[in-house]
Amino acid sequence: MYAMVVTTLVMAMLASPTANVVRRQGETASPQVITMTAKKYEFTPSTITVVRGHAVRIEATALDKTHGIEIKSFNVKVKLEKGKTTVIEFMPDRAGEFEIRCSEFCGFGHGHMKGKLIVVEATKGP
Ligand SMILES: [Cu+2]
Repeated sequence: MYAMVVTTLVMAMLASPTANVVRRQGETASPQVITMTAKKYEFTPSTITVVRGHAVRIEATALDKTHGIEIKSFNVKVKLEKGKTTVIEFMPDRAGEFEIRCSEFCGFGHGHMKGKLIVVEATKGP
């Protein structure tokens, strides 16, 4: 059993193309992926929490009509076409609480269609 695990691990290591990977300092290999949906008049989840300095990828889908995601603090403004999944990537380089709002007029409740992005500092190990 142990040998099998080791073999799988070695094979996985051999298969990964490490030569082309360029990482900026403090950046992790894989982004923090958040799946989000938008519909009149809410984002689900409405609050997302991420770690500062680690890339974020939001995979967002508008369910009922066209909406948008705007996070002014991180220069994010993306239209979400109904039924399509849109990938939004950004680097949260500041900790704090930031507003997420709908950037496409979607009806009478549009002005209240908001969410919250919480960026926390990475917890330090012991
Ligand atoms: Cu809207």
